Amino acid sequence: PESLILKSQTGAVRTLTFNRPAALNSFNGEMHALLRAELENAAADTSVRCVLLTGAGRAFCAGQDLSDPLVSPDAAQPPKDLGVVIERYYGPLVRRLRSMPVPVVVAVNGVAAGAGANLALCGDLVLAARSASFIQAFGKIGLIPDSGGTWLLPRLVGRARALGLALLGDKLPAEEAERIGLIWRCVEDAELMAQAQALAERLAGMPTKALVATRLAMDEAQHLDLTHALTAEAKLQRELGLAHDYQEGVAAFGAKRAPVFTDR
Ligand code: T3D
Repeated sequence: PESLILKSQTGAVRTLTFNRPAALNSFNGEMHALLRAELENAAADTSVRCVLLTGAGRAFCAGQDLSDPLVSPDAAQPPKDLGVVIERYYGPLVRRLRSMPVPVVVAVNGVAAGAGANLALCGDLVLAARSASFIQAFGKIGLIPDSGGTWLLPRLVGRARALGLALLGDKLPAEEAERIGLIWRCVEDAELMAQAQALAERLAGMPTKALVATRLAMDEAQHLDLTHALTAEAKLQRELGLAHDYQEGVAAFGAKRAPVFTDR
């Protein structure tokens, strides 16, 4: 049978595709394990300079598979410990995505619900097809937004919209998601994958270390005052200034030629 995570590579862009379309790419233990392994693999492979994440079929990802015995309540058994599920599966996945040593582009091809929505929002640049949507489905089943939702949502769209999305759990169309700043861009369905690939290739040709340091600095600055953010910027700029890609970037600029970045 086909793997639950498809892997392909074009140039320096590694594409990983959720491949459980009959269950709207909802997560079971096997899909978790495969995705984690493929992200580790991409992180360790120096031929990879950008990861592109998408879904097969009509959905991006419907979150946790609610029929999985790991989480599905069963009157004949003791209650399931969802804390363990979050700590073992979703937390590590979110941390892995947010600390990838290369930029992460997400192409949301269809509905992204529950953990599927928040994993999509972990991307550095999130594109969504016009027919795609985002649903903070957790509240409807008596849970809170996990997979970083409580951290990500207020930072992306502010408290008022974050709570509106999380408490109501309504379907947010891609166009609206772009309008309120939840994602980078909404694009026509037919153009999603070409545009995502082009964006990923563009990022893959850029100074990877600087891109990743930018993500890191912005995430860290969220809990710093300006003075400490400036100190953190100086530390990162010091490191980047010693790296090859800075020399190359400035040399290429001076020579009016295209730069060739190699640091990772
Ligand atoms: O509790 C814990 O597990 C802790 C961890 C939590 C993390 C989470 O992600 S919690 C949130 C879990 N996800 C959801 O609550 C979303 C559930 N799904 C939906 O609300 C809807 O399916 C969608 C809005 C995503 C799509 O709706 P629609 O009408 O386009 O499709 P559908 O008919 O509802 O679904 C198609 C099939 O996929 C259907 O199966 P069937 O009837 O054809 O055999 C449906 O049951 C299945 N499916 C969709 N989502 C899930 C799922 N099966 C298992 N788990 C799912 N999450």
